[in-house]
Amino acid sequence: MSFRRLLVAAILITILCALPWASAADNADGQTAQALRRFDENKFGMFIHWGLYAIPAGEWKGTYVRGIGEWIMNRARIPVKEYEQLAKQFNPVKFKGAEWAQLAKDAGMRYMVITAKHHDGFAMYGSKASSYNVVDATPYGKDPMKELSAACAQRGVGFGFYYSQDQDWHEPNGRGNTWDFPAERKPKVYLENKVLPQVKELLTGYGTLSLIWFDTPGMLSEEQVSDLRRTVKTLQPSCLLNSRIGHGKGDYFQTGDNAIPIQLYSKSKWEVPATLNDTWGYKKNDQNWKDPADLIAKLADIASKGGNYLLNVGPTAEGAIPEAAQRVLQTIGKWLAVNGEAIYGTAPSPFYFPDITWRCTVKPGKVFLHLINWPGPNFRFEGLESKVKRAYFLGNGKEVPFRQEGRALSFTLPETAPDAYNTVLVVEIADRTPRVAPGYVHNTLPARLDLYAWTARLRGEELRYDRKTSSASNFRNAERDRNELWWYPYGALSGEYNVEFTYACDDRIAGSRFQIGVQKGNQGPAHVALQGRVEGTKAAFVTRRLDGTLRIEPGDQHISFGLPDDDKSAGIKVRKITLTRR
Ligand code: H79
Repeated sequence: MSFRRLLVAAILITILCALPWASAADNADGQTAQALRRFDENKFGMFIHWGLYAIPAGEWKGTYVRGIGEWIMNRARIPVKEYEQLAKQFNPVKFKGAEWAQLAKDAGMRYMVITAKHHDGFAMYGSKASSYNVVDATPYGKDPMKELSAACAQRGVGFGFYYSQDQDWHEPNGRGNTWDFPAERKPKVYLENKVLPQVKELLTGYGTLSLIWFDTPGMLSEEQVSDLRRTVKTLQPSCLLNSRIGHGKGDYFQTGDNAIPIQLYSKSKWEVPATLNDTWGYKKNDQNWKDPADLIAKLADIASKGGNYLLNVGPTAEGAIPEAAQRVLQTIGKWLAVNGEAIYGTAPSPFYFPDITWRCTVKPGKVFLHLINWPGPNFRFEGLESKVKRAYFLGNGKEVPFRQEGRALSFTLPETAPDAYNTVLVVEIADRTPRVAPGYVHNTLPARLDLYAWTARLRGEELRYDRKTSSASNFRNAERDRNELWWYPYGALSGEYNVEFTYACDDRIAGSRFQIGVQKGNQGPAHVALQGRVEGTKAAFVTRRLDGTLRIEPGDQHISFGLPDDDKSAGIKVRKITLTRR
């Protein structure tokens, strides 16, 4: 063979060897990218927390257990031997996969994520890897996930599993159960004997999975998480992984539970997991159902900021989704049936949000203004430079009169909102994508910015939000959980600020204290940044400048409003804090 032929042969062999490998890798990445696009378009999903914890339903041995229901084993320090006994009572005779899938469909939810195994370690599907599962350990003896995954597939609802990969309170080598298993963990043993085999079962027994939703990373090493990721992607390359797999190995980002970024967040695709009341797993006495108007506004808020909304229901041990939850979801579904065009498949807002009057989503040639708090008959919208051709309500098709002068648009609206929940105003523009005036672009926040109670996470099961006064109340501290407002800047707010506070209260609590804190980084206790005392306001809302400076760094996790431990000012009503950059 001549040298030339040898060279050609060598090159050919190199190409041939490289090709299949390259195309397989491209294929996996390509499938992930395509799945992410579909995930982004879907916007709204149903989360389901269902497990043995639905039996005690928030009460252990006659005593109420505070906090999220699926944590009862941990909070009440229930020994494995005792908690395991619950399986013998688990018999969800009312469960019908078709009804749950249909409810998701009716609610306008385009994917579903259900707990295959939560932190308690109990598999809610038929597992060969552990007999601690719904088929082998309960009188029910069937696999509800077979029925549910099929019912979702039939209706075109995406299907995925929640799987607690790091905490497992049933296993000596899983993380979290320190009351039964004080000895050191061998994560490898747990990973290889339970996690990897179970994840394989989930990927091979339930059709195409849209995603696997891991939670609370901590113990597994980067290499172990890589193994976990590879296990998933080898079996189903299009199955998405959330960021809570740990070590930055997810396909999309999760905010904290019930945490919505204060402004547009565009670093990557993200999703907010959220509760419909104050728990994930069913708790019999939690009737604090969120108002559908609020949830619809939150859906618009999240879509406007670039996220997905994964909204949870906690079915009972009998296998029924609480009726109150069903009613709320049906109401959202009715709104989406009319207004879905302004949610599904939209791009986020090119504008920043100066207040809580409107939110914004975009499609080619169209700007959707979601009027989540009715502005009254004269609505002025600033910052759009594209020529407006036409404006109308999405719900009833009625034309809306407007004037456009420079960067200001003035709309003439009815006195009251045409839609009781969220009226969508469609603004047709001459450009394919809106041109935005400098100073209004989402990533150039103004020097003065309001943080409304409405954009905060209400942290604590006693807190309440009132839409009429746009304020949160009932801040009294409770054992281990503090009732606080938490705002999540996600990097958007670094700087030093003067702070104003807008609130109302009765004169009788005048002089009592409150505090504003910053969670430095994302671990450890919040650092108290500012303290203040309330004046009596005769129940009217007032705005007061606070002494001191609030310093926010790029990695800080949240800003909080709450009361010191000894405080009496629980009756305060909080509308917003205003930050002015120094
Ligand atoms: O599955 C849901 C929660 O169970 C899970 N994530 C969502 C989607 C979650 N795991 N950990 N956390 C949430 C953080 C939990 C913190 C708390 Fe507690 C549990 C606060 C109150 C109960 C642990 C026990 C910390 C304080 C007491």
